[in-house]
Amino acid sequence: MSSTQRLTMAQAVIQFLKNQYVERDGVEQRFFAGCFGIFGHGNVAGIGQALQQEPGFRYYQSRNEQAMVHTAVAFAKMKNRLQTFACTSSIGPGATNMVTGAAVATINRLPVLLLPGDLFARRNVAPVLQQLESEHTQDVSVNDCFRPVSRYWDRINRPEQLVTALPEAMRVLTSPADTGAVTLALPEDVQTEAYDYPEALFHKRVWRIPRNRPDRAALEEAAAWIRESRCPLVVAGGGVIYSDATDTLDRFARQTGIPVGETQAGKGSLRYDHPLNLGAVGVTGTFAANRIARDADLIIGIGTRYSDFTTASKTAFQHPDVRFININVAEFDAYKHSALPLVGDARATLEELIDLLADWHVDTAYRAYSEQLRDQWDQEVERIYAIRHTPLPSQGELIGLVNELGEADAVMVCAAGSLPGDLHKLWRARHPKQYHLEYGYSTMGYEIAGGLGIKMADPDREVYVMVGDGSYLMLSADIVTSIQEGYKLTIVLLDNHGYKSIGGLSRSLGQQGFGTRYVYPQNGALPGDDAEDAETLPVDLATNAESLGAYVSRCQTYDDFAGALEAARSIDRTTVLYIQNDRYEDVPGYESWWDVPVAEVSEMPAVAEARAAWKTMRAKERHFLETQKPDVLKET
Ligand SMILES: Cc1ncc(C[n+]2csc(CCOP(=O)(O)OP(=O)(O)O)c2C)c(N)n1
Ligand SMILES: [Mg+2]
Repeated sequence: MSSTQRLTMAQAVIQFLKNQYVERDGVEQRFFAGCFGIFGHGNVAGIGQALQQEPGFRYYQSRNEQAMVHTAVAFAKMKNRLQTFACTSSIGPGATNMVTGAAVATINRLPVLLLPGDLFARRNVAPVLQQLESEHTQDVSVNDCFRPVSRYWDRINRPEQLVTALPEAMRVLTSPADTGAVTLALPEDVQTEAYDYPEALFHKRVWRIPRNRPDRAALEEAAAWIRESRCPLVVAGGGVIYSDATDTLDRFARQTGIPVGETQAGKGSLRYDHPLNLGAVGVTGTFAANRIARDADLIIGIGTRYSDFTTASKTAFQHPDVRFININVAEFDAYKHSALPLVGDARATLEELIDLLADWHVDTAYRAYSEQLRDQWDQEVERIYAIRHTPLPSQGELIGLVNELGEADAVMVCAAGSLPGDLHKLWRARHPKQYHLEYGYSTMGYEIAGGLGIKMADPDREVYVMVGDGSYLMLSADIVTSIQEGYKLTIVLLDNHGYKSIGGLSRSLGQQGFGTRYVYPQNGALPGDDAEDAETLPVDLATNAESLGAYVSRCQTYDDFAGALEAARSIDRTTVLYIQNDRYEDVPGYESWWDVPVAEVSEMPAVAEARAAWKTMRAKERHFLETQKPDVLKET
């Protein structure tokens, strides 16, 4: 008989996780860096006891379950998905606090293992504290909310179910195409029950991360399409970076002369000063990338999901016969826009294309035009960096300072508000991990928690967290964790007393910024931007940060801020650089559009006007169904 080990279900989970490894390109490493958690009755005696008994599997505290998932997700992103954390919560609110984090992970295709506590499997003491009962079934709990936001979901009602569940969890977490949140709901009683587990479950297991190659005939067809094209464009998504394909993309671009536009997740695929890097593409894109995209006859999407920000709500690509070649590990994404799908790893696929196109490049005039646009864009960035807006500085010039005074190998992290659009356009990325934007779910509150995950993944790099006052108020408590664990963050807190981003959007829709300012009510209602005498709230976020243990610099001017950035380098704990910025001085959009539908009928003339403008742009949205299918697919 094979040998067994008698452990509680929770102890078995931790023993298993400790022994999981991944290997890619011959480099092997542990897959789990440890476990974040907040304890309650739903996990303290189960997973909590198991973690206490196993100090080799490090436990980290957090202040908020949502934040700890953000930390894990940002860590996994920084590690190109080759390592992550497990996150344990109690039942009820602790568990559902993680649902947003799960969605962040799954949307961004980043691995994280969630271990929410669950109701008693034996049921006799129900309803337990925090149990949401159903009169129609006893086979449901709030943890069922994780189903649509998880790539794998399971409830472990008997200890032995782990034996089949855990390997499935690992298969999904380590799959480049399938990865995202994996949720194993662990009933409070079952976590503590012992079982004779097969020893082999706890043996070291190495999961190889494959570099799958696409179908050969499809590759040859793709090479033919590229040769036929006159003005092709690469759209580089996050997959380029996760696949570690940035050098290969550099070679591909230089050899073929095909220019590159970058998505939010793909920014940094090429250095900002690469002659063929047109920068950001789409709604928050540069005029360089957006002009080339508009006229391109072939789009080569690499590792992109084609979100509406990338496609400018399907208006970015206006060439009547535009076709798509999509290189993606996920078949789902590879087939988007009726593309010629190259289902495979970005690096492996680009290597093959480089060989197939060895003797080909774009017309020299097209290459020169791309390079010229890129240079013009660089001057536009210079212009915005050089604005000296008064009395309050503009966001663009402050971004310029962080970019230029921050260390070249630092990482900048952001997620929501007006910053992501400005950063996408203006940030000059000098290495593939420098630009960390969570823009799949664009979750307010990701910034500080995410910054912590980045710092944990690479403690030698400075981490600049760019965060608005709205996001800060939503979720900043993990400043405390950064201090507890000694991971220094430099947090740039940009206060404009409300939602600059949604305020601007609201005004563009004829709604005067309604509900987007942090001001007192007037005449029983919250005033919009039309009320010039609105009184701001007596909130002091700098003091708030100080009270959490951060070192705080209160800056008023551009020069203050420059000085504080320099000084922050020598401070050894989390530092907050607080500065107010102008709510109305925007970085403009550059020849792009985002579909936010406007009310069809309203009593407000400005809304009716906005509706008319919206209708004109809406008419430019395309289906991309007309794209000719490659011969290889017609035959099968
Ligand atoms: C959790 C969450 N709630 C709501 C939104 C919608 N939203 C996007 S940006 C934004 C305002 C962000 O305010 P702030 O952080 O101050 O940045 P600013 O817009 O002022 O630059 C809101 C409410 C969101 N992205 N995430
Ligand atoms: Mg704000």
